[in-house]
Amino acid sequence: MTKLDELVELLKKAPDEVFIQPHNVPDPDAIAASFGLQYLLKIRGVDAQIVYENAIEKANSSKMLELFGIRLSLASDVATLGEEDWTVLVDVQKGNSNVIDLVTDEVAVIDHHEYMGNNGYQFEDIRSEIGACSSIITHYYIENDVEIPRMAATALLYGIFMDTDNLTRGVSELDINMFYHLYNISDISLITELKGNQISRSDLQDYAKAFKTVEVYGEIGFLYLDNGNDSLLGASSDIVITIAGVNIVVAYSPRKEGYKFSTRSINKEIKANELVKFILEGRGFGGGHNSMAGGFLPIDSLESDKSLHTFVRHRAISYIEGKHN
Ligand SMILES: [Mn+2]
Repeated sequence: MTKLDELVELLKKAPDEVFIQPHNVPDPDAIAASFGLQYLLKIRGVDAQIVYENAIEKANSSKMLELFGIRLSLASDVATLGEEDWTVLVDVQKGNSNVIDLVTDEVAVIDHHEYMGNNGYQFEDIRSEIGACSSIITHYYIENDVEIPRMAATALLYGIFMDTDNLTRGVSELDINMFYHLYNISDISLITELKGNQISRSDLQDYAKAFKTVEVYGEIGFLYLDNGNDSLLGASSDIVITIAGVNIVVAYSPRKEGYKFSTRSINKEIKANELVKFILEGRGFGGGHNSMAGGFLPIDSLESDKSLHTFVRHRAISYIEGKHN
């Protein structure tokens, strides 16, 4: 019995509708994995709508929906969504700060982030060593001998491209094998088109403003993004890490209730997830992968007499100095 068999067997028992929910502000990997799973479930007799929260912020994510004909519904727009419905979480786990807790029962999860414990799931497939959730879904096709439709294959390929930063970040053997498999059946011209739609003109203004705040101390770069956009925060960290001499990035951005954090590391001794946890220890929460991670600092946990920027720099630098001693 494959993982997909198990999942289908479970979902067939759903008392009402079945939904697939990626994390809020879905990125290409979350969108592709949800889309790929939706097709697999459909051919196994389970109809599932993809629901999400928050607007699609990045140009390439919305272009994906258009190019591949992917339908995503805002959870708040789905009138039939209720307590008797079941949800499969994709590319996220229950309790994470970047996923809205819907009234539905989250019975299943497929994810590649750090394991957060079984939060009442009846099915779980969480593999934190995998670079993209799209690779896990691609493997479901192969394991079950299901032919991957060209559009789904192309979306999944793009998901792997984006989450592994073109196969240079957190890549596992499965990612490489799935990439190779998808490459042969994908429409590469669509990937090229997505490349040409990575950011919008307004993103460029926000980037320009954020890059002016960059400060580098030794191998660590800090960035402050004065704009409420989650995907830009991650994307700007990815750019700061490419600065020569910078191996670690701490980026943060204000939200209504606090500050969002994004960390990156290409220094093997400094893990992005441990760094963000250290910075936020006792005040907020963080987690993620060794090379990329994120977190949240609630506004009321900040001492009013201390500047946020000083606090962040102090904690990050102490962590790195502690590692070197
Ligand atoms: Mn992902």
